[in-house]
Amino acid sequence: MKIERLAEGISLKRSVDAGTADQRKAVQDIIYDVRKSGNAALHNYTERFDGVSLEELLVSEQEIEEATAALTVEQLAIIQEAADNIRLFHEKQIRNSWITTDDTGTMLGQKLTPLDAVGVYVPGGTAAYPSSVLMNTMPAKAAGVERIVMVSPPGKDGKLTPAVLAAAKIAGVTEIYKVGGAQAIAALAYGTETIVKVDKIVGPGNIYVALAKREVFGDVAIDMIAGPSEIAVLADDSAIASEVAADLLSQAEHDARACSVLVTTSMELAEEVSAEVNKQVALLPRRDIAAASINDYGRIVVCENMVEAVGAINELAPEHLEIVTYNSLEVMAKIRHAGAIFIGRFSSEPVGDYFAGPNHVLPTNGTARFSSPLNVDDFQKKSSIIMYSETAFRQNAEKIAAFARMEGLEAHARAIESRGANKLGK
Ligand code: HSO
Ligand code: ZN
Repeated sequence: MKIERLAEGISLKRSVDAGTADQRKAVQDIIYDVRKSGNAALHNYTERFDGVSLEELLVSEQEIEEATAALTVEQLAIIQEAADNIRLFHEKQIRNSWITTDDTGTMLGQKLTPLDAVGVYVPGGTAAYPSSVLMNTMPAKAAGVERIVMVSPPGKDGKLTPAVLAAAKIAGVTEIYKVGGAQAIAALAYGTETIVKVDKIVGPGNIYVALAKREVFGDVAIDMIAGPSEIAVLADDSAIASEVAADLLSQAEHDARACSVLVTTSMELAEEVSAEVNKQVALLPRRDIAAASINDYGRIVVCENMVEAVGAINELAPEHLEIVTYNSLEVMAKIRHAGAIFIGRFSSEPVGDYFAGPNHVLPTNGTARFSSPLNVDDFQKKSSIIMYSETAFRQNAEKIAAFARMEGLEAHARAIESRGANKLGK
């Protein structure tokens, strides 16, 4: 891994795939087709892109049972325990409706309501992660969403990955369809004869899925559009090089475009981690992906001191940040921008990917400057509550009518004045 000294500030090469004009056109055509032809279009695209002709897109109870039976008792117990941790963490985020009253008897407040229906996209192939099924579904469940529709492209055998189906069942997904790509996003956004449209679509996908989500945004809500995984490790000479290297590689194996960075105050650690990464990467099953990621996007940045190092991290606003330093809690207090902060050597990043409870759907590509992890708020919306008392109304009616006239909106003013003194009590 390359080692460099912090120069003026820090900027990372990050990979943002905005898609080509051709890809955008292809996605628009698919969406148009699904809106026009519904299920027939879904079946056609599934044949064309997934190479399988399906009688039925809806996953049956029997298929779910078979999938569950394909996992060991231990595997199911691990998914269940992770789901329980994720549920507990997200239940702590639930907010309640609230009202305030004042001495005129006016009531103001916010009424919180879960979304009616949410769609969860799960990619196919090797990126079909049961952990992501949990992470996208459980906050919606905790928020009180009743209908959760999962979609995922079938394999050539016409099936979904057993662990994904088992996780969907454990998480409480209510409907599952074997359909993927832009066609699945279109079906969720606009509905077909059998798939009733949802209010929000979440979950990662390939470039076609990302473009389709952008395309339907506005007609439905979407989550953030996640880029490749990122990890920054902030470490001093208290860190153990082999552990830091292993953690950097944990995200590098996700994607050749994943971004792993060590920011450190110790040149010695930098050199050891560099050697360790080179040693460990060669031993990984996914070494081709991990090596490409480290090569193109991996960096080790050496800083003069912790203040400089913290500054560099805040500039990066990484998706995941590990802090492995002497005073890690003090350092954490100085971090302003990071999606998830892992503190101390026993908080290796995969602890959060799978198990601890906080969400692993996190802002990438520097968007941690203004975005948060996926959470319960993403699945609840608020209505404002206004109940003016007669006293408050009489006290303020003139001012409100005058404000309306400042804007030249006479009907607004007259609406207020229509409740004249003679109408008291009516
Ligand atoms: N680190 C990934 C999530 C994930 N890791 C799923 C393993 N499975 C994105 O933050
Ligand atoms: Zn991961």
